[in-house]
Amino acid sequence: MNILVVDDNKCIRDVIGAMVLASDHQPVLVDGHVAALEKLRRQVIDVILMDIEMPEVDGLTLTRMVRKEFSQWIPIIFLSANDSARCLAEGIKAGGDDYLTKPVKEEILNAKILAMARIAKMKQQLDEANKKLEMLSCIDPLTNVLNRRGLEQELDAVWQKNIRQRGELSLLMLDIDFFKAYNDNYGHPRGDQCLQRVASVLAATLLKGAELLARYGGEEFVMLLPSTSLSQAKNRGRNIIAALNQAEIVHEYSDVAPRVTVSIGISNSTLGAKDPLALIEQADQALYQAKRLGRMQCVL
Ligand code: GH3
Ligand code: MG
Ligand code: MG
Ligand code: MG
Ligand code: MG
Repeated sequence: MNILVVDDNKCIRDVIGAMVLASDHQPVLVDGHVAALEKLRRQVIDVILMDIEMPEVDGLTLTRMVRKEFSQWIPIIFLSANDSARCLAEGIKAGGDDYLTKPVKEEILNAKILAMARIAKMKQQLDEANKKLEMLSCIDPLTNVLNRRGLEQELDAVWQKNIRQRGELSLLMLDIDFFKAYNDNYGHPRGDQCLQRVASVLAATLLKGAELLARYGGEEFVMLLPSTSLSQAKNRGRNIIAALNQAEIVHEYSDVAPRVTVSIGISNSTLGAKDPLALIEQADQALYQAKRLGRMQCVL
C-alpha cells in the first residue's frame, strides 16, 4: 500500500516513513498541503497519516480540502503531539477517521493502517457493486436493451444536449402488431423469444454513436435518434419495417402479414415539444394513428 505521510517536521517524517516501510508499505513523504494534494492527484494513495500542526495549512484544514476535492474515500489517520480529547474530536469532525498521539508505537501505527485499509477495501467493493446494480437496473433482462428507466435517464441528457447544439432530435415509438394473438397462439415463451428477435433486428438498424434503443413497455420499443430530421426519421422507420420483413419472424395470426411487423409513431424536437415527455407523447399519438390506419407503417 502507498501511505502518504504529511508532516512539516523532517525527523518525524523520516521516523514514520521507516515504520511504514518496516511493515512492507510504501511511504510517500511530504512536508505540507501543496505537496500532499499534488501526490493525491497524481498517484494512488491508500492511507494518509496526517500531522495536525503545520505552518501554512494545518491538518484539519487540509483534511477538509482532501474531502472536498476527492470523491473517493481515502482513510485519514491524524498523528498529533496534542493528546487532548477536544483536538481528537475536532479531527474526526473535520473528516479524519482515526487519531493517534505522537510518539506512536510502530505496532499500533501499522495495526491502524491495516484496519483502515480493510475498511477502504470494503467501501470500494460496495461502490463497485452499487455501480453494477445501477447499470443493471437500466437494462431489460429479456432483450438486453435499455429499459424504460434507462431510457428516461438517457433521454434527459440527450434532450439537454440537443438544446445546447440546436439539433434535431427524433424519437420513434414502435409497437409490435397483433402481439397478443402471437402470445395466445404460440405461447408466452415463444412470445418472449419473438421480443428478443425484434429487439435485435431493431438494434441492428442503429447507426453507431449516440443512437439508443429501449424497451419502453411490453411489446413497445423507443428509438432515440439525435441529429435526425423528420424526413430522415421517416426513412429510418421505413428501413425498420423492411428489416423486419426480411427477418421473416413467422406470425400466422397477424391480420397484416404472415410475419411479425411493427407500427411506428415518429416525433421530432422541431414540432414544439416542450420537454422529453411531450416528445414521447407526440410519438405515442402518431403510433396510435399508425395503428388506426392499418398497422405496419410509420406516421409522423
Ligand atoms: P396492436 O396491434 O394493436 O398493438 O395489438 P397487440 O395485440 O399487439 O396489443 P395488445 O396491447 O392487445 O397486446 C400486447 C401483448 O403483449 C399483451 C401481452 O401479453 C404481451 N406482452 C407484454 N409483455 C410481454 C412479455 O414480456 N412477454 C410476452 N411473451 N408477452 C408480452
Ligand atoms: Mg507539525
Ligand atoms: Mg402495445
Ligand atoms: Mg396495446
Ligand atoms: Mg401491439
